[in-house]
Amino acid sequence: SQSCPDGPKRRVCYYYDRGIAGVDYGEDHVMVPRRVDMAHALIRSYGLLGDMARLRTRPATADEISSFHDEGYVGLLRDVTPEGFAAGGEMTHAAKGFNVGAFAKDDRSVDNPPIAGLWDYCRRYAGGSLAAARALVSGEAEIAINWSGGLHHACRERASGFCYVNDIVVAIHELLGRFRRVLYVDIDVHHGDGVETAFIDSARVMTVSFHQRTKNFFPDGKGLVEHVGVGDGQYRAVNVPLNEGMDDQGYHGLFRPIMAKVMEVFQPEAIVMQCGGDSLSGDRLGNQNLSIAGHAQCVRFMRSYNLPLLLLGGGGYTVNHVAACWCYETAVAIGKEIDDAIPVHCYDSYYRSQGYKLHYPVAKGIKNDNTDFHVTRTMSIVMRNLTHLEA
Ligand code: ZLS
Ligand code: CA
Ligand code: ZN
Repeated sequence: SQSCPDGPKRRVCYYYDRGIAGVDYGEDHVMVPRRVDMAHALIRSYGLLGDMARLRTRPATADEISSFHDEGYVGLLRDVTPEGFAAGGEMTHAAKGFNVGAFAKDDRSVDNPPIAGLWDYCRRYAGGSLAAARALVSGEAEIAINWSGGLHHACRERASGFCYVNDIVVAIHELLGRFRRVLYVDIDVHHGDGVETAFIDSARVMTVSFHQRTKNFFPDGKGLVEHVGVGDGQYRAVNVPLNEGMDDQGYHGLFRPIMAKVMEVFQPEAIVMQCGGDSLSGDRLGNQNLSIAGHAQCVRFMRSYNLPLLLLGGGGYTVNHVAACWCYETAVAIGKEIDDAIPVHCYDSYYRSQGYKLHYPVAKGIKNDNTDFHVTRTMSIVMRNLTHLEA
């Protein structure tokens, strides 16, 4: 195949479902599914659709979703409606038991609202991740992308952190049908707790999460560097907690050596990467200071191992930043350089504040609370844990 700055081009499959853009978590909610539509519009405007095969698929079925999730919970996801929830009867009670809805009636300040079209939304984003996994299993694609997926907090029987169905766990189960060992890498600013828990005692799935761990930051009490997995999964859960303000240089000082060691000791046959854009500088929820180039460098690094690679979205709450980031990472996946100047397209007014450039400047004067002492300590603990897996 043709060569490019990041090595040979790859066969890339891309999932996009217009049925997701209109999903509404509520007008004051921070999660805005339209950002995936914005990323798609950018990807199209850069002409990248011509470099990828489009994944066409049906939404995931209840059976597929039940490969991980509890049946009662799946039933609730299927049946709950905003109106039914608002009625305050049995459905309200059931929903709350699964962490869906407000804890007080009419409280819109809830992480996991009973949104209109919830079941359809779950089926679509999970269907995308499943189809992407299948394209890797069949060998049809070397890299498969679903920016609407990556909802890493969902648990077997409850919603959490804006996530209802854990498309990542469902996709990894699919990959395990063909690949002996699967590596999961999570650069979302939040800890990838739902995925870690699902494979906590598995020798075949290694989970690695880089995340902010500061006072009260969600999910509280998870992702400590000491949490390494249990039973057959011991040392196959890797956690890299960060303080606020991490920059590109500091992030890569950890990311590269840790991931190189992980690749060496675990030797996966496929890689799943959750590319949450809330670790970017200027995010509404995260307090990190990565540039788009720094975030994408993680993708480029994992891509360089030339293994089947599943790229998923996740968080990202400053919509212009996250859309620009996922567009750029799509270009990185393909192996194509794209211009910094954003082409004229339907959403271009969103990029005015960044001068219509893809690569917006990182925030200046942000304090990096990750001291050399803290970084060195985290690194040495993680590296020591990984030596337990050496052959
Ligand atoms: O990783 O911190 C929490 C839980 C609470 C505080 C917030 N209230 C509403 C509920 C109880 C302890 N939740 C986090 C969830 C973060 C999920 C990240 C998902 C992912 O990026 C993957 C997709 C949280 N942090 C910030 C908010 N919730 C939050 C901020 C602002 C708002 C608006 C909408 C809703 C209420 C007002 C909301 C949530
Ligand atoms: Ca993470
Ligand atoms: Zn997040």
